[in-house]
Amino acid sequence: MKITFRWYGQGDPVTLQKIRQIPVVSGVVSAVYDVPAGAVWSEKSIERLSRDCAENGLEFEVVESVPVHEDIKLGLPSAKLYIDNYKENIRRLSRVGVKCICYNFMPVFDWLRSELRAELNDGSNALAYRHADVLKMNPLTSELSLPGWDASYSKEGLRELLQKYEAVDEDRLWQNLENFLTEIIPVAKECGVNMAIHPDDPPWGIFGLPRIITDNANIKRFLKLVDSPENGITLCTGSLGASRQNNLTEIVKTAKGRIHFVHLRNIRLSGERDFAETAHPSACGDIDMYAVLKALSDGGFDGYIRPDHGRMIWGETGRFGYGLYDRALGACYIAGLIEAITKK
Ligand code: DNO
Repeated sequence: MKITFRWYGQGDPVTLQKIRQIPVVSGVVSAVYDVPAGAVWSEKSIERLSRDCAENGLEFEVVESVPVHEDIKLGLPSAKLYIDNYKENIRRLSRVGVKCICYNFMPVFDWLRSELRAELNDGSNALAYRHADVLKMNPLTSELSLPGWDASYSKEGLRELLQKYEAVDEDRLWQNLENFLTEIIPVAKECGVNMAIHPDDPPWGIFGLPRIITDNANIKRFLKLVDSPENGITLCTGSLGASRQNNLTEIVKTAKGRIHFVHLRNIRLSGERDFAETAHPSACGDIDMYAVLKALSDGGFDGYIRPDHGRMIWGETGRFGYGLYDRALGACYIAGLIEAITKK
């Protein structure tokens, strides 16, 4: 297992010089951010990323994310062009040694929270989700500020996009996902790249949009769409764990051999669909991190892991969920668990 750390590129206040000082981290998870979703990434930008990491003694083997253009998720005729671009990105990334690509298939919105600075008992701040608050949000009228939100949409653009999705129910979305995978997985195979879909966060439909990568049964279905080892998942404990119905160790067993990337983080559940993100250790939330890692190890998992969102602690400010301190604590905790579980 390799412990990695997400880095948002040159503009990230959490620099590579800082990341390399987290003793257990061997590599960086990053992406090219200077192009819109759906475009081909320039070789120059890809090489620069890879070089920046290498110069700091860090591997660059995981990309998160290569975004999937909405036209692909909508199944529009223009999807073909964007799928071709996607294939080209897989090829280009493989040439600098990338071995795993994380992506998601959530319509319009990526991860969603209702609060960005919820105060925890110890005075730290974390991201939180309250379903009742989300039900009150209207993406078209409220001034949304979402962490996983592509801020480049105009109100009009968003309205049009949401209208297009009126024709896409869960079945259509499954079909469009299958079409996408049927095209890209053979290319990934050729390139020696594993594709790792990220589960929907939270794992239920929002704003009337369908979400399908949500639970054990759907992950089973997903893996069969294209039954090949390169068609795998990112096991995100915080995303899947937000649903009380999900049993993470069962999902680990379902996806045995097909988990290529793991996002480890903890959450504290409150209502049926309410939760706050917490520090990584099991004792701080409702996820048994030991049990998840043990199940992964028992299943022969040998892929990439990263600490996921951290709280803001010790006065740090910065990108929500992606500060340095709490994620670094998480990385060391994960390394401790791995050592205890795997040491002969
Ligand atoms: C949030 C992340 C997600 C993830 C994408 C993958 O912190 O886990 O934004 O990168 O869903 O495409």
